[in-house]
Amino acid sequence: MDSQLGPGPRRILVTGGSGLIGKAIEHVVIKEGDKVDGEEWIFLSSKDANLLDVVQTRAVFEKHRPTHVIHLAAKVGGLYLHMRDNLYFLRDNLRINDNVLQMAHELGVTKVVSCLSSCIFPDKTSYPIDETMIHNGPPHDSNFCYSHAKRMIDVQNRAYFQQYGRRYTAVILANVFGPHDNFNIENGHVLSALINKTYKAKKEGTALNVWGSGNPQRQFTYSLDIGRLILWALREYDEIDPIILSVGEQDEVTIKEAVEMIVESLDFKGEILFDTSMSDGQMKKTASNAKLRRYVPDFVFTPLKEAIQRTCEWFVENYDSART
Ligand code: NAP
Ligand code: GFB
Repeated sequence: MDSQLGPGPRRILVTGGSGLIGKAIEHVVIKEGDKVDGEEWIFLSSKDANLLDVVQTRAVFEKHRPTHVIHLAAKVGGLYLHMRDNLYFLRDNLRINDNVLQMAHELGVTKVVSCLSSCIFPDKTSYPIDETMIHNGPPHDSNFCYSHAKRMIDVQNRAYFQQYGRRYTAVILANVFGPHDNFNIENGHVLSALINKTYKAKKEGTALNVWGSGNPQRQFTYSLDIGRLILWALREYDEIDPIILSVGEQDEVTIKEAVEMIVESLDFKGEILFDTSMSDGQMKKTASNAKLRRYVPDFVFTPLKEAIQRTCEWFVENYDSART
């Protein structure tokens, strides 16, 4: 891939490098060898620096002196963790993002790519949602704190450009899953939590308990595809305005359809229950990837069934070390 990263050595610091998407980027760079000459990659976890702490944030930036930053670190979780802990999704993410963006600015980082989420869009809206609609109305109640913190990254990016000419931008992701996800049943996102639940139900000979009606729709996107697209954004995407990196509207499925794919991948033959006393969250947040398609018309997303199959295989093979 040609690069617009500019001349000279490039030290690319990935905050949140130990998480789902950080590990996917590491895989693409190291295992798939998608590395441009002169690039040095640094993948951080919270053990390297607690980015809630401005002193630790400064120390880790001064240690590595990055020229480019992929900013992934965040307080992250599925619907039910958001509903239990909304306030800290706001407070923690505001602090982490402010520390990282301001430190990047103070140390002269050329480019930052941060991550937004399709759940931050207005709840009452027309579909499909696109990049111009982020601030058009209140987000869904279930994760309003995370959504407001994420929206502020877009505001910060515009302000760093207006005031200092900094080219800091953001990508907007839909529901991402894959190897190294958080498979915790209480706190994880839907696919990873359900893969773990199905695995356990099969082992214990119990029913699979799906939370909610199964009717909400989601655009599930494989983490390895997101890893490849974030590298493209770092090297090629030159706008301050954000861009949606997701499978298209036609690939949206219901939770029920996703459950069927997990059950098939793990060969689960038991009973499947839908607990409608649990919240469905947002019924849909259908996002358009038309802008992405204008830039990379030929990018091929991994089909959902194949991506779920690969994630289930990874989970079974790595059960003892996976985040459960
Ligand atoms: P993840 O698997 O939960 O990983 C989170 C990462 O952030 C980990 O590396 C974690 O480090 C780090 N982190 C958390 N708190 C930190 C702190 N105080 N200081 C330093 N590092 C900290 O999350 P992910 O799914 O890869 O998400 C990456 C980004 O994509 C996030 O900004 C998220 O909001 C965004 N996003 C994700 C999805 C999705 O479906 N997964 C969808 C839309 C947007 P440790 O490993 O050391 O804890
Ligand atoms: O991935 P998820 O937790 O969050 O998915 P969101 C929630 C949907 O999956 C709801 C259903 O419709 C749930 O009823 N579901 C069924 C389950 N069974 C389960 C289960 O066992 N666990 C979970 N978690 N859900 C997220 C935001 O919203 O969107 C994230 O909360 C992120 O932070 C992501 O931004 C993109 O898709 O509702």
